Amino acid sequence: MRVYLDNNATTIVDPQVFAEMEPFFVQKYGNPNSLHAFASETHQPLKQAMEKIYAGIHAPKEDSVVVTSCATESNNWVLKSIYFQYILTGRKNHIIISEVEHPSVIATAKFIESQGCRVTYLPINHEGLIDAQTVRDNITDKTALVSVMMANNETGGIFPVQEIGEICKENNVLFHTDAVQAIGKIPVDVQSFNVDYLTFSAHKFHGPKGVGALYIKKGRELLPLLHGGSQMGGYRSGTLNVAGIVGMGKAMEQAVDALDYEMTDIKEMRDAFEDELLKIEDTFVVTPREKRTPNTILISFRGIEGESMLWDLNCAGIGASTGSACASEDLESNPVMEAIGADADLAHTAIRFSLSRYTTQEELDYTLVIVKDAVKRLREISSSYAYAPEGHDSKL
Ligand code: C6P
Repeated sequence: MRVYLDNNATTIVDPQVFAEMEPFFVQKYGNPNSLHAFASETHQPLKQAMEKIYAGIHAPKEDSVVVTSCATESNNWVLKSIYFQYILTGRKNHIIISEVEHPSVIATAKFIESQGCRVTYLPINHEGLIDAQTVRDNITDKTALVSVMMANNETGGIFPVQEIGEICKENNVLFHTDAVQAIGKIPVDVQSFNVDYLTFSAHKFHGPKGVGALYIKKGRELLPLLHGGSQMGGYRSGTLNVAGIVGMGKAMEQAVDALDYEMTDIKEMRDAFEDELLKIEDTFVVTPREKRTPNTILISFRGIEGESMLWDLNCAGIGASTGSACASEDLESNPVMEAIGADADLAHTAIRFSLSRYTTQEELDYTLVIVKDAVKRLREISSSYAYAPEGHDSKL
């Protein structure tokens, strides 16, 4: 059996999404900016796709949604543009991010820090979440931007963007949120809270890889990251990824349609699976369920290296992760576990299981059997774990 439980890294492209994209490779391959019928036959599909994307995040017509190549580009774009517009010009000197943002935010923040911007890295609390009050405490009259994700990719923890947005508005500070892990899992409505920029990526909600977007509220100008032609209203140059945009539109429409299923049925399956995992001795989940996206579990198995567990799972056909896919090769401990101050013994033992609307009960039942066997085998050969009759009672 093959079981895919790494949906926070990427998702299967929905077959209907794929079917809608297919004509734009070998039949309707015109460049939308050209002046002939090959171009114009892409216009209507592009328009319809963009309408679905706007509708999916409730973006009003007067706001902009600019298609990018991925969320990494969207995140880089916001921070670098803010640097050029506000920091380099001396208008402001400071931005605020959380210490558990995706590397595409943290690395960009570190880059602009190296160019002279002051960066505050907000700590997370014992539940792996941000307290909105810490944003208020750190804003100064020199703060140009707050960038805090909507949902964390490692834990699924949902951050208080509503409150943070309010605080930013009161203080006249721009607010960006990385909503990559939120689309299709929790409602995303740019009109329901104060947000100036919002990032997302199609491959996290059963769309294609290589296409993402940045929502920009009317009046919040950004300098282009990619200069060149006049595509995307001059915001982002480069020939449009027609198939990708059509695919992202369809995927967004389906994500919205499937939201109830994710928030009820998938959550129920996730919770029942988690209940069973937690029956295994010495297992820990940091973020409470009700404060998480419905599909994610980050669980630590004391005494077991995350990579060893992944190996056992992989041998049984199960794909999971120790956390963010782009940090999986460095064998560092899980950054969220580290940020909450978990001891090294635990921080290296986290496994992320992330479900999707394609996950079945049969797959979870099978995974549970494999996990239990793996825990038994790996603890028996673990030098750091001793089975104690009374069990280990210290949690972190
Ligand atoms: N997180 C994970 O395993 P791209 O691939 O550039 O479209 O998305 C980057 C990205 C940005 N923000 C968040 C919150 C993300 O989760 C990701 C991708 C994957 O957690 C791969 S590193």
